[in-house]
Amino acid sequence: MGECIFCKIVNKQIPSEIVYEDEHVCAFKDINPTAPVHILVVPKQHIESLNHLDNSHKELIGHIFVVAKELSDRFGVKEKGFRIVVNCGEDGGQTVNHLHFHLLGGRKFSWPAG
Ligand code: IU
Repeated sequence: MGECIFCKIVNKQIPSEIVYEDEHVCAFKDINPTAPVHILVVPKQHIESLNHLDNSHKELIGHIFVVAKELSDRFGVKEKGFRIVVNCGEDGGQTVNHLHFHLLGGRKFSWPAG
């Protein structure tokens, strides 16, 4: 956890473009955006992945979705639509082992995921 890059962003040990934060959640612009709007919403608490959630996290996860929806409005993609993605584990494409929700918008996305 001491080496976790997202913990370092949350703790402002390394710079990032933080667009929202409160007691439990931090949101910052993805360093390598794949859409005009690409924001990562993360819990401040170090949770490795969706696989590490339990019932104690229910309120936190609900809060993250509400924050993401509010950010979609602030960044102008709420009306046309957006996508929230959580990659989990190797097959899911997770590369950073600190739970994060991608808020993606500003272009049309295809389905199914590649
Ligand atoms: P993934 O779901 O674990 O694949 O997503 C990790 C994301 O974190 C990916 O989009 C990276 O561009 C992003 N990211 C970042 O924004 N800042 C960083 O310092 C690092 C990764 I490392």
